[in-house]
Amino acid sequence: MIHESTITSHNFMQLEGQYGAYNYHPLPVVLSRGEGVYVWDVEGKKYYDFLSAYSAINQGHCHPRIIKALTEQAGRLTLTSRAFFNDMLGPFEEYVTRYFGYDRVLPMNTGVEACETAVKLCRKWAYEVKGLPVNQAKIIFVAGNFWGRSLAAISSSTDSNTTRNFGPYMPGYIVIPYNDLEALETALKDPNVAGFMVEPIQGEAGVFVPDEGYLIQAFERCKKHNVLFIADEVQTGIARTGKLLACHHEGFSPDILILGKALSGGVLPVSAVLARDEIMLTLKPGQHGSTFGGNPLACAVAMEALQVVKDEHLAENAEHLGKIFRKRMQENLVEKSALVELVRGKGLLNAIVIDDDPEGETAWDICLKLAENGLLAKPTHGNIIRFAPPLVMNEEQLLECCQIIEDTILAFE
Ligand code: IF1
Repeated sequence: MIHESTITSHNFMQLEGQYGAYNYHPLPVVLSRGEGVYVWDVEGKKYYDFLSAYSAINQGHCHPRIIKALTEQAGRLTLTSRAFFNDMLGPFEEYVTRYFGYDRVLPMNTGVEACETAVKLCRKWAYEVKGLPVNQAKIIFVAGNFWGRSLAAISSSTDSNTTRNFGPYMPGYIVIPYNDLEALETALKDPNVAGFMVEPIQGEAGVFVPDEGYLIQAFERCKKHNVLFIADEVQTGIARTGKLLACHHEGFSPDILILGKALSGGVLPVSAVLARDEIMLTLKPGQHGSTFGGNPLACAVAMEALQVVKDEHLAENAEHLGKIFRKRMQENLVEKSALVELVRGKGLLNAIVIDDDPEGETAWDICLKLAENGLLAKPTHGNIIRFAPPLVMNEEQLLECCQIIEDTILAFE
């Protein structure tokens, strides 16, 4: 919709203020167009997008090949429900299982639906393959996890703002510290444990990268106890951390793989759970599903979105540019600014921690100034600013963004 020039950003913010729920606190920027690494606001101001819709826009805004796949399919067949077969789901299932190296895929829509699917699948496998006593299966999560806003998801959360006054909570959960193998080993002694679900890098918590070897050793210890290792790669997957999957940095693939966000290039909600036959075939007709899960439009978009990742070498690009980014932040901010405590991340999933900023005011003020200077980013948990541009960014653009970030933060001294 082309807005008349008279309607301003302020008008759009007012509309949301008057008619919308207050479940978000957005930066005061009203976007109306996106292309590649750029977005434009209603007044036509151009920004670098350094959030990528929380890693859903890895392929860049409105990638022409993905939009072409969308529009061609949209004019042919969008949704059949799973009451019937269609000519897109089978090809998608073959493509995506070969792409990631799994026997089977169960398509859903949002990340939280895929995560809930993984929890249900793990429990089903635990009762019908591992032989746990019915309704006794337990799943281990880690503190600081984030896998969505459903009641099952928040039941594992250690963030009081996420859980307060939404109880009672889902039973059968164990929560241990992140990046702590001894805590995992202790929890695995419980014979009723069915699975261990973890983000390879904790995004929402503030881009926490675990110690080298944590993931593979956790995977090995789960195998020793016949417990499924479930990787929530909704945010870290699809090349974001410099490999196709973050687990690939440690040379393994999880028993259950959860994908979302950039699986569709941010064009429409597409998520998926992948697993071997022994796990996936425990689900029988009528035991799980979704109206839109695996719809023809989603299949067309997701196949093209994944092909773009390969054709444009986005994982390699993320690896290369991520190293440049962290080096620049370390040398020009961490070592030069009292405000910036550290930079951390992998590939193009990075964050800086702002020092002595208990209320997060400074981080917010920095993001407001970054927006003024043409770069969009947002704080998480108060004093952490996440930097995650589209993976299609080139080196020249990245260096320009580093300059904007450095100049903006150094001006805060
Ligand atoms: C919002 C956070 C990020 C996720 C992981 C599952 C999901 C997410 C690792 C659920 C979703 C989104 C939710 C979105 C903002 C964003 C987010 F800040 F909320 F936590 F990325 F860090 N697993 N993360 O990160 O996927 O159901 O949302 O499709 O506004 O709530 P979803």
